[in-house]
Amino acid sequence: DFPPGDEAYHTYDEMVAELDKTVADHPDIAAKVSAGKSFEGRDIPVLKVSDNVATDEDEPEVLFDCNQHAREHLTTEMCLHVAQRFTDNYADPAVKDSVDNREIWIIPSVNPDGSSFDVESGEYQGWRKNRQDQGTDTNRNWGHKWGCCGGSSDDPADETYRGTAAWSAPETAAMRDFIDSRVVGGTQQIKAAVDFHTYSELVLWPFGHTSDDVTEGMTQQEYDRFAKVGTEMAQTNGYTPQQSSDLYITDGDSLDWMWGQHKILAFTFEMYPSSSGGLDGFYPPGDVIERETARNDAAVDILLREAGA
Ligand code: 0X9
Ligand code: ZN
Repeated sequence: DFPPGDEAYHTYDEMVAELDKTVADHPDIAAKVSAGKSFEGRDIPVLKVSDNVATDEDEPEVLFDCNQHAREHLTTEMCLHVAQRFTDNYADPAVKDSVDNREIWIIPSVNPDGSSFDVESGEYQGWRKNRQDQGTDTNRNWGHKWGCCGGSSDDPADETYRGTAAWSAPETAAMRDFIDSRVVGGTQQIKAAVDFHTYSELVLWPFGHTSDDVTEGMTQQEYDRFAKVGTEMAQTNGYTPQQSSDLYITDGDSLDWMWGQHKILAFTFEMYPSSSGGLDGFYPPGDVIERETARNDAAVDILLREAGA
């Protein structure tokens, strides 16, 4: 369990229970499906929020995924906050408009083994990776230019170990299969996405594998759209907008694949805090959850708007 003072954070079981309660309370607009299973066999649940939720309507789709990195627990709360906002507030005309005209997919924990391991002793473990062998960094295991560019490690002991092959982590393979499954009639239905991380208060866009703005798979016009939408979102939450490779080079991260493979307008948000002494930044007290998740409401709304553009 989470240590004293942090009980407001959801354990894996509490997260699943919260999704089940959301579906029970709002069966017309919320449904739970599965992306697949983690290495240790935990389910990776996906919440769909939309009107006529049982029907695959022809509406732009948006994906929010959280907790690729085990210790980044605030992100799980971010996904749960999005789920609650678009269900509990359905009577609000602006919320209703979004729910009625989009299909919103929410994945609160991409790495449930890692996050469970991080808290199960009652003391934080500072764990980042999944729990396969010495751990694979899920955010170096996606298949667009995997391992290409010095932005990941081939050492299984390293924090950015990329795995034995692209998609060698069951968690990333599940994400790939889920996102691939949203190609309907040859068209990817998911138009925009945020992969939530902590910390540093940043809005990041592709590519991570190169510091070039314009490159294979990214025109100037496409880059400019990322910068424009990213900057607009950052103005609402006070984060710093930049290309992800401006932070550091990564290869095999989620947004390079989401854009490189599917042309999804994909961002990484690095949430609160802006800086901190090392590991402490991953473990802000439970009483910041409400403020720091609601802080992204306007940015989430911009992304939903852009999914229809
Ligand atoms: O390194 C990562 O996977 C992300 N940062 S974190 O501190 N949450 O681990 C950043 C991924 C975004 N991509 C690049 N910065 N290139
Ligand atoms: Zn992260």
